[in-house]
Amino acid sequence: NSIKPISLFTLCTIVLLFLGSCKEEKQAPKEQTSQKPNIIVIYLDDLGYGDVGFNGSTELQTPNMDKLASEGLVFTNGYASSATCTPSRYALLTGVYPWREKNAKILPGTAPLIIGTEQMTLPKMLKGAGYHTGIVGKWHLGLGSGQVDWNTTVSPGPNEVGFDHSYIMAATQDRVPTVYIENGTVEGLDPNDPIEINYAENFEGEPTGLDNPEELKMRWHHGHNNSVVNGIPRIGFMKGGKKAQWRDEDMADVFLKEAQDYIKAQKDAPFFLYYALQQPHVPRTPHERFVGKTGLGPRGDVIFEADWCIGELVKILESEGILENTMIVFTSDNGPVLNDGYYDDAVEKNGNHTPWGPFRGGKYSLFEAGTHVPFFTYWKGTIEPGSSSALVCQMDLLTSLATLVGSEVKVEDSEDLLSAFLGESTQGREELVIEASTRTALRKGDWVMIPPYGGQKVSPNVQIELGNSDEFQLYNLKDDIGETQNLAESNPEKLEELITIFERIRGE
Ligand code: NG6
Ligand code: CA
Repeated sequence: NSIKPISLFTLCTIVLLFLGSCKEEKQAPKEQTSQKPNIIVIYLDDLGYGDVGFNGSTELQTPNMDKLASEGLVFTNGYASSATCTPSRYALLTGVYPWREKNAKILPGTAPLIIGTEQMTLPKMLKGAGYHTGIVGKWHLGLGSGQVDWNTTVSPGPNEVGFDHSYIMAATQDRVPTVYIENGTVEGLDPNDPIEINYAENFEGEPTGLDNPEELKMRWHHGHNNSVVNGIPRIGFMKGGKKAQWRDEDMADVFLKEAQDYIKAQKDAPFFLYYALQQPHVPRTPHERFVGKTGLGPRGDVIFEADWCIGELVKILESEGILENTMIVFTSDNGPVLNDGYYDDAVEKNGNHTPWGPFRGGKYSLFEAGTHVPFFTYWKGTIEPGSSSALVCQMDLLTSLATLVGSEVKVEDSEDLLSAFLGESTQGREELVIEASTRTALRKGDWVMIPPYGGQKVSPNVQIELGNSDEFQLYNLKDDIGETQNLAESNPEKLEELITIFERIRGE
């Protein structure tokens, strides 16, 4: 008689415990289980914080970027490591502060590879976690290990630092060689017309921007007066390779198609695609169908073109049925510039547009607009739409994505901010050293400290304030987003605090 109630109680307990454990299993926090979505980093070149609708641009329309951003998590404190291309890309791919690597500065097209083949990289880490890895677009991290022969396999390059597949331009659109390189081989090269490249002197009889203005369809303003390819004067001298040379107006379509083909080919495995668009870097050469679409001249038109490309990329993810299983990170390598060396109406037609957003400076600058860039993450069904003020840097993606995919890899400068990137936390970095042409400054909380630097205050060519001053500069972005009030003198303690942290990180 007395046994019955006990067994009923025991039964209930067992049932409750069982139900409880089921519930627990379902609610297991995300970070305990690694996930392997496809990952795409969409990386623009010189796109400013204020160039996109999702950061408030009204003069320039970016509907596809805006749609993705509105369904993703927009970072209002997202940074490139640097105010120029090569160092930012170095930090993105290696997770290491670029000022630790003396060669991480704007490279000529003939520079050797600056990432060590033994070094950890974002694609290498993902490869180790079972990903197929590809890059399409701008490289600009050097190729080869000395003098490159463009007529044989160009190596080491992206394929030797973690990419299974690469389809790239070597440096920038304004630098020779003006050819596409697929897995180390120049595409479409006629062996009877070999490529020669020289950054010091011209090849006899070849036209240059300096001597042959009659050959130009785009005039140079500063620099950019060496070899003429497609009527555009470039940086560096090039001879031969005529059949392999790109047509600038087709570049967006060519890179897009390569990116789409890569996605289609790899859709069954988890893949990582680094889609490094060339827009809106100079020379700005929208395809004919985009010319005049924005009223802002070629600079606006190529941003509109890039926006279209992103829409098309998303369509492929949708039609292949993998959009929900793909995490996208969208950002830019550095801030905006209007006149970057060609007469292309960027200044004249800019009107009321503010590529730099609310910030001071631009490309090349230690002021905010140099490094404070458009940034969002997107992962349908996993990342809740919204915005985040967490302080994040592209350099953090390596360690953060390692955590996502269950990799043990950790690189010291690259912080694990996965929770912030997924919108599960608002906690970003405490501080970040930003860089502009080898000069560095510190952001900590809402504060920015810029040490004294000699040199011009405003670059006379590009007309951008570089951040140089004889004095320490201290700004509070919370009250003064445009960095107009130097608080260094009135806040000596804050200044001291930031200098101490800055020197500790820099190892000084
Ligand atoms: C500068 C170029 C500029 C651009 C930049 C690299 C001159 C005068 N200016 O040296 O046009 O190519 O390098 O830009 O040559 S970046 O976005 O790749 O860093
Ligand atoms: Ca750039």
